[in-house]
Amino acid sequence: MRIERVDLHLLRMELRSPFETSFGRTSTRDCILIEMFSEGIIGYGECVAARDPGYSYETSQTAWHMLRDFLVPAVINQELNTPQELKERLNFVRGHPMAKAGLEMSFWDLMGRQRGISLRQLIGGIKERVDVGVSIGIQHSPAELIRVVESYLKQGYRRVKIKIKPGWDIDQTRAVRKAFPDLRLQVDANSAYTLERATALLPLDDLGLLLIEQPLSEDDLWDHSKLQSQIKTPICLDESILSARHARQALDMDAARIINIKVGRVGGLSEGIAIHDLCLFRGTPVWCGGMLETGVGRAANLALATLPGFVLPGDISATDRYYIEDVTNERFILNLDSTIDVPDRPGLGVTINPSVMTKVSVAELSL
Ligand code: OSB
Ligand code: MG
Repeated sequence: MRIERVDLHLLRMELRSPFETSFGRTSTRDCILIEMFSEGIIGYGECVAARDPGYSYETSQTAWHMLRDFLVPAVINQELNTPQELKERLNFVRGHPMAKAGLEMSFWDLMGRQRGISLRQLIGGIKERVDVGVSIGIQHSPAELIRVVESYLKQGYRRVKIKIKPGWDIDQTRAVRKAFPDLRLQVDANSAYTLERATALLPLDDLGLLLIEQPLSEDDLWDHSKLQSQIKTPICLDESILSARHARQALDMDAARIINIKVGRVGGLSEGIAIHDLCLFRGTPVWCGGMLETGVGRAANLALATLPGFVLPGDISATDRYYIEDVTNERFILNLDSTIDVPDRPGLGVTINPSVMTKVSVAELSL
């Protein structure tokens, strides 16, 4: 396929309710929607870099810069036939995985649409619906947290993740555990602790959690392994794992016993699949993380999560948990068994609603 043109759309989407993590609170979500054109077909991709560099150093503006000035020029007018060929063209840019992942996603979608095959089939996924859970941000009080958890349980979610930070950790998690003794519960600190301060987390070890996600810094594999040796609850790494190599090193030093795979964080679906394959081989459970994606990125997450090693529920919630109006026409709905159906039409299997896109678009560029 010759890549004829790439369009970028910077979208600013209003969340239904603000989302607060240890690194900040957001009520609107930036992302870049990428359209890749070839032979009369358009492939869509989503770059999940946010407005602020809280989760990682990338922002929607750094990603825009990388895409406009380096990544798109490296693929435009090129004859590319596999995601691997595209990836090789992008290799000269160090870092910036979210920018690369968005572009790679648009290529996967294009390829699937051209061949008439869904992304799930392209990557060899084995499920038609995937287990999902919900990620709940920091609230004003434990009572409010319990109300929010309860409202999601009523909607049918059977696995809950709560965000923690110093000062919002043990008491809050304990309160949720007390209110819901059998709930599949996990916590996510988004790097808010140091090994020294992580002693504050030790009481979590008795609450029957599925996992503790990313307690320490992104670049802190070694201290994660020290912390893991002190607790029986599995540590799950998110921010720390940027590649299959990182994943191997983390497993080798027992810095994590579970890995959260996010397409954006690891530089694309191909790398996400490579991490999955490694973990499957080593018997390490993985699950699909989320970045408050629009329907485009969520379709990719659903396809990825159909691979056999995704044995824990993903942070892939229904459309109505995120945005009032999404840019895709398709809405993802929670089934009664806490699953979401995986699209089966070609590529990502979603279509764009042009009027919503115009409404939420704050910048456009055709390359
Ligand atoms: O750490 O998993 C995270 C959202 C934005 C940035 C980081 C994270 C999250 C979530 C939300 O937890 C998951 C979702 O998309 O539902
Ligand atoms: Mg996380």
